Amino acid sequence: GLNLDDVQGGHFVSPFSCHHVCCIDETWLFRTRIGMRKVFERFFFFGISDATEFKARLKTDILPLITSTMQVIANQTDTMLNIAFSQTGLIALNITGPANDLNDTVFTNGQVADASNLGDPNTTNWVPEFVGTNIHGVMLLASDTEASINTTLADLQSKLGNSITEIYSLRGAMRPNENKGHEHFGFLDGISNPTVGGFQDPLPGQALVPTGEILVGETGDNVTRPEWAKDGSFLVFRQLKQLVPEFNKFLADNPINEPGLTPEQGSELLGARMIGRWKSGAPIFLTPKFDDPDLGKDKFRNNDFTFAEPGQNSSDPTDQSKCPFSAHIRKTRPRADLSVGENTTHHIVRAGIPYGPEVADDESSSNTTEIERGLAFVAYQSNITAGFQFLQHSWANNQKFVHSGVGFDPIIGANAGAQRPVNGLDPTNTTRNFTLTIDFVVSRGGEYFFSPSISAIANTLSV
Ligand code: N7H
Repeated sequence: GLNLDDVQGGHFVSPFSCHHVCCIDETWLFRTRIGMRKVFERFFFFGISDATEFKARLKTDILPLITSTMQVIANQTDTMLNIAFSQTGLIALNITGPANDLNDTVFTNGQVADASNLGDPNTTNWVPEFVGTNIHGVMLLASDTEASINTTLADLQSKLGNSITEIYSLRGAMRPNENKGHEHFGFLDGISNPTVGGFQDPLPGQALVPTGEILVGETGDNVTRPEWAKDGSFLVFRQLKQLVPEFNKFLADNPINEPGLTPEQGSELLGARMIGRWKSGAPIFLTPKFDDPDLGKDKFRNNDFTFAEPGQNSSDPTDQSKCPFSAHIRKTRPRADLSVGENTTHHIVRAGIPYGPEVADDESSSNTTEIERGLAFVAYQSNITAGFQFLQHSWANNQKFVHSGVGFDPIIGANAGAQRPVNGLDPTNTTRNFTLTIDFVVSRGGEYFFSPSISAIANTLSV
């Protein structure tokens, strides 16, 4: 079986992980245990300047601090640390040659080479440090206090000395108070993630996927990999800016005009139909007209639907009154819309966190974003082409998915900056087309990384 002491903790998801050890309350944190989910997270992107020295420090100073899945389950670590490397980072560590080829072309070429394919060719929008292949690695630090992150990072930096250079860093934080666990548009996040075989039973509606869909070299990963890569995972990082006041204005300007709804409720409904869930997390497929906060927070019910119902399904698409085919959660996980159902290889484990401040008053009154905020998007999978890249390119950006006439995913669908047709959002007239002239989510770029097993760090990457 899988050695949970050897797998880095960041990509672990389990609904019941705290069942035995630490499930003392039912707060947002324990709804599902997603990797290193804490209140604060720092993404520290670095270049390796002195490989020999870095390897020594990796072994003596970083390795003992790396948080394993077992430690995540026990939730006993104040500051959790994971580390991942880009292709150029592996080259800097002299992990080269055919025997060390991870066999993921997208990873090999780096994310900036994939920009056009992602519908995101305008890299002048990108954080400049992500344009190019200078980033060799990323350290992810998570804690419930920012002071602990700062202390740990400062300590690591002093030990690493001149063996690395800081290239860029991003500070993620849960939103305050009642918005804890919600992303910046206001929607509860972290509800639906697959669970991998071999851990626990899935929650109702949760995808149970072969371990090899998330972890390299396990059953379900059919690509030839170097031995040391086993139980690692590819980490996709994207800094996704969200235009929150602009999104809110779009909702306010276009309320769904349904009998019995106030204009405000009509705007809420439009937003919910763009996502496929209400702000509380309640799926619109189960509660199509009004939010149901009790359903939203009930982890046994809030993911328990398939889209399979007469008239609502892609094989019988007469009616999208319960959920548009274009809704973000339906585009990115079509469930029974595909005849193969969950039996696809296109699952990712999402472990992102919001970044940037709350919307300021002058931003809401001017309907204009002035300070950057968004989602520090993190996705784990054993195959980027089948995972993140496929969801973005072949589903969200594909107007013909799940069948022709659906249009873009209104949240993350990208059309190289051009306007985006979206259908099905208005339940009173599902042939009504919305042409979105703004990207509410703007890519600021990112990088593709490999998050190795702890033994790979000890026995291969640090020697
Ligand atoms: Fe998405 N959002 O707030 O609008 N996402 N997402 N995502 N997303 C989900 O079910 C959001 C992004 C997926 O299993 C929820 O946990 C935002 C990318 C997948 O039913 C919400 C951004 C990709 C799911 C959001 C963003 C995905 C999912 C519902 C960017 C992949 C699970 C909460 C700023 C390419 C689907 C939940 C399922 C859910 C939002 C990005 C994929 C609220 C704001 C780039 C697979």
